[in-house]
Amino acid sequence: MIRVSPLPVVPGLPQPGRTLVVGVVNVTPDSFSDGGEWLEPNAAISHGLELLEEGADIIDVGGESTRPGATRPEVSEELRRVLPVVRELVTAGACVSVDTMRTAVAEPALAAGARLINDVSGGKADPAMLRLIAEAGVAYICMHWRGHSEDMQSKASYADVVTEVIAELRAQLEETDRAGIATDKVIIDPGLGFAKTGEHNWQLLDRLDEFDVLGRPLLVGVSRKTFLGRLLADANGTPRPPKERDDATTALTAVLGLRRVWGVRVHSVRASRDAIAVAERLLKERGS
Ligand code: PMM
Repeated sequence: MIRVSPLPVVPGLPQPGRTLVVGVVNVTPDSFSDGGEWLEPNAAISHGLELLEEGADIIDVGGESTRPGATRPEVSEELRRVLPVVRELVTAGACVSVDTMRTAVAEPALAAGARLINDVSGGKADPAMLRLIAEAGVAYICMHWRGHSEDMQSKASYADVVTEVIAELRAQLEETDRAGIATDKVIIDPGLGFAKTGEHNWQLLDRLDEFDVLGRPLLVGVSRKTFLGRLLADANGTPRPPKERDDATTALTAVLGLRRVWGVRVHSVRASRDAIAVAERLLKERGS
């Protein structure tokens, strides 16, 4: 049975009347699925423009890989990777998000026209982040997070992952409120794969409705993640490589579209738009 829920609206961001598609541009040498492909600013800019053509509502530009075990780049290097890409995509008319945990990157990116900060640490990595977001008055993605990528998988231990992630996100939201960030500008994200095993990810996806209790728009990032590689492993148990996980990503996007999450963060934009179009058409039937 499909439950048709209303779509939340975030002021200052696109409102297409369906689940938003956030296209990923990783300007990194070491992201798990596309590391090194868009490291040169010009390659990253053309890739961002391509994703816009494919129908991305927001382009999420990141200069720090968060794959398990990754070490952090210097701030100067993160800036070098991200800023030229943000500038060009803003000039091209894109709604740009910046995937960063650092105010030293977020602040100049906002000055360059970014409209959304995607902080995978949900304010825990940089104590000045929430104040900056409140002062700038921009939208903010607050992801569930237990620590930096270097050793996050050692923190993937829960009695009940869904209730614990919700409780920890609630505590993070108390901090965004305390900092003075407008309630309707904070998007939450369960942080699939961040201090979570594949089992945890599936449980979170199965029980996503429980996040409604927090009363915030929900963004979900499943694209090409390891748990899909394991699901699609070959007969020898070798996981499917990241680039060959897009069909499974699209299948999950259709499910997320039916649940009417606020947004999905994906590498393959056209396929996700198609999946959401299918979900919306079915929902229309249900509503009529
Ligand atoms: N996943 C990755 C990076 N950034 N941001 C949010 N809000 N949610 C996610 O699930 C998320 C993220 C890791 O994937 P990538 O290396 O392919 O970008």
